[in-house]
Amino acid sequence: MAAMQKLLISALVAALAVFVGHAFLKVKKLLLVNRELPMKPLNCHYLKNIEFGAEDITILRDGRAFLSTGLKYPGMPSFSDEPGKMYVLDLLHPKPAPVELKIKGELDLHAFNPHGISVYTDEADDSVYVFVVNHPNSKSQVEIFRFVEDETLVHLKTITHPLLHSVNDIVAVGPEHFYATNDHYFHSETPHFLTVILGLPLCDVVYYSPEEVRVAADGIQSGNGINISPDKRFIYVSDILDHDVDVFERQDGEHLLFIKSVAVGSLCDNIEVDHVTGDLWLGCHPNPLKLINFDPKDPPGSEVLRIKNIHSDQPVVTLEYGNDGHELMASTVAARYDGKLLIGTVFHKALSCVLK
Ligand SMILES: [Ca+2]
Ligand SMILES: [Ca+2]
Ligand SMILES: [Ca+2]
Repeated sequence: MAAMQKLLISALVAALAVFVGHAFLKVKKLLLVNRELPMKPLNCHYLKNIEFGAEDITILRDGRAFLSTGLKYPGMPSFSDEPGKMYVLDLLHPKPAPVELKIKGELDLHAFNPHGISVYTDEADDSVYVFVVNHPNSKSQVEIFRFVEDETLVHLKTITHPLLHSVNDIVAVGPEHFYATNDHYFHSETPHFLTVILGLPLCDVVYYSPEEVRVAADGIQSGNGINISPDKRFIYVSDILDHDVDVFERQDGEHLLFIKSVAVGSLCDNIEVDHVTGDLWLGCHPNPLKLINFDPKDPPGSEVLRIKNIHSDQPVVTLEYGNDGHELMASTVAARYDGKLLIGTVFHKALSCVLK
């Protein structure tokens, strides 16, 4: 009996060792720990007033950029006790500087924790709706605002739904209609860690409208940035832990048909789409381990990638900005407008750069 027990225990220990070894290798691969950090400078300056991150940035066709700042997200550094804020920046102004947006209406501003954002312009009357993923007290919900004169957001609606449980980013497709990514399947750390190291693609994209809420696509390891093609036919999702961008075609009934994945070789966060060329601009994390184990003496770097011709047989992925963290830490988003590129981060500053 004792011999049997010993055998069983050694088998268990061996299995555990194999699992730990596998997990260790998998995490190294997931976090690209052996990757050489690419450096590519641009001519940039820091945006005024942005000291605690601008996780997401999006730019309207008329040159106005919206920024969500001050995110507090589990496992990520954050250096402000203040609630998050929204800013607007007019890129057509001779000296563009971010201006804090006033928020009116029934929203608890003390718990405001803005994350992914998206803007929808109603072509019938040119009204601008700003959609914001909000995590008050670690929850996930979507706020819809109307952008009005005098740099003000009027809060219209808070949306909560069981399917919108770990929302990272959204893309608006109507005044109350959007797609959202979930970045976790399980909320508690241990099962989440297991799904990550086993590479289980359990995350989904959810479609929301006042009439219907449904899973529009699944098979994603961790859904992060989401955006739409200029012709509104395709949806792009950054599957951050799978190091790729998944391309979907919108079908009747707002179902998403998987078309293909484009490898990016980095952990890419948010996606912005050039209104004119349709190129995708990605803010990525070249060394996420340094982001999780934050050390100001050895900071996490930043990387901006661009995907050209994504619908062709040979999309081209190019490095547009790369930095070891001494200029910019933990980039999450890159938004291009004319010859300018805005780059935002999880908790650090934001840059405005000149493109050649
Ligand atoms: Ca976004
Ligand atoms: Ca994928
Ligand atoms: Ca994100």
